[in-house]
Amino acid sequence: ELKLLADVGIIGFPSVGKSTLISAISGSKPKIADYPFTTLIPNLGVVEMPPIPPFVVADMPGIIEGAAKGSGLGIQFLKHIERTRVLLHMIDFSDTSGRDPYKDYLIIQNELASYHFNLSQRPQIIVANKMDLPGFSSRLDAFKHSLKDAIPVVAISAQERLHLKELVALTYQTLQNAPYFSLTEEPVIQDSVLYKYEKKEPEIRVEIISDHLFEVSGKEVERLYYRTGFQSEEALQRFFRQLRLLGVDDKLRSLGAKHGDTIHIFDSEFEFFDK
Ligand SMILES: Nc1nc2c(ncn2[C@@H]2O[C@H](COP(=O)(O)OP(=O)(O)OP(=O)(O)O)[C@@H](O)[C@H]2O)c(=O)[nH]1
Ligand SMILES: [Mg+2]
Repeated sequence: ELKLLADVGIIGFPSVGKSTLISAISGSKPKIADYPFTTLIPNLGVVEMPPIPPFVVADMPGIIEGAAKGSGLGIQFLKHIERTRVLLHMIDFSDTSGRDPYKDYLIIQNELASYHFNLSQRPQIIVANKMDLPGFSSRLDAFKHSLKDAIPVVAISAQERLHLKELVALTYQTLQNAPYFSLTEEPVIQDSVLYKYEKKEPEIRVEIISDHLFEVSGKEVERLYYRTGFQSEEALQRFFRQLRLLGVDDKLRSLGAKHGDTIHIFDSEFEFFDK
């Protein structure tokens, strides 16, 4: 069974700019600050940069050395990371960080590898952040020279919004080829927050048609629906997950929908599975 938190996870040491990135590429508005461990639980956001189809990203709490053994926020975040398909591994390349980007890279890879799902094997993109600050290019050159793994490196400034479109395009492309995976355990994660764009016209409408019959419609749902294709169980699960993230399940429940009720979504009929 597929229990994904998000398509893409943004990971890295504290204060590298993960929350700044998610706020720049999605409607998510998490807290941003120059002290470590500002982010304590994953923030989810939907990246919408047409013509690239939307996908869901999770901004993770910072990782430090020894995390797989419980240091810092410990294995909490690793539990979240295992439920994403592509990792954006973010590194601070500015002089002001006082850190060595390549050493930081190896430490995080080592933490990912120590965790039981061997997360270091997940498709990854290295995001070299803070290109607006001094020291960036020489550090980037040195990093690329040291890097032995075949992982793409994208230089950006999350704060100044430089090269974000390129990063989003490459992320989407990587996602297309990233495998789904099943997990042996199914942690129920309640501690994440979804932020959405606020738009004037209703993007999602959930209505009660009659006893045990409900209808879900609206622009956003229509877009997801026609994009899904429904050719595989994976596509279907993804569609339902996106609806859930958009709050459709909660809305159905609040309108009184019960397990076994019928849900109309455009020209399809689904059964509400809620146990
Ligand atoms: N100059 C510059 N500063 C940045 C950039 N991206 C982030 N910052 C700053 O770096 C600091 C940390 O940013 P956050 O986005 O909170 O970092 P984080 O990785 O989410 O940190 P944790 O949640 O603690 O793991 C903030 O002061 C940001 O304003 C950038 O591209 N350039
Ligand atoms: Mg953060």
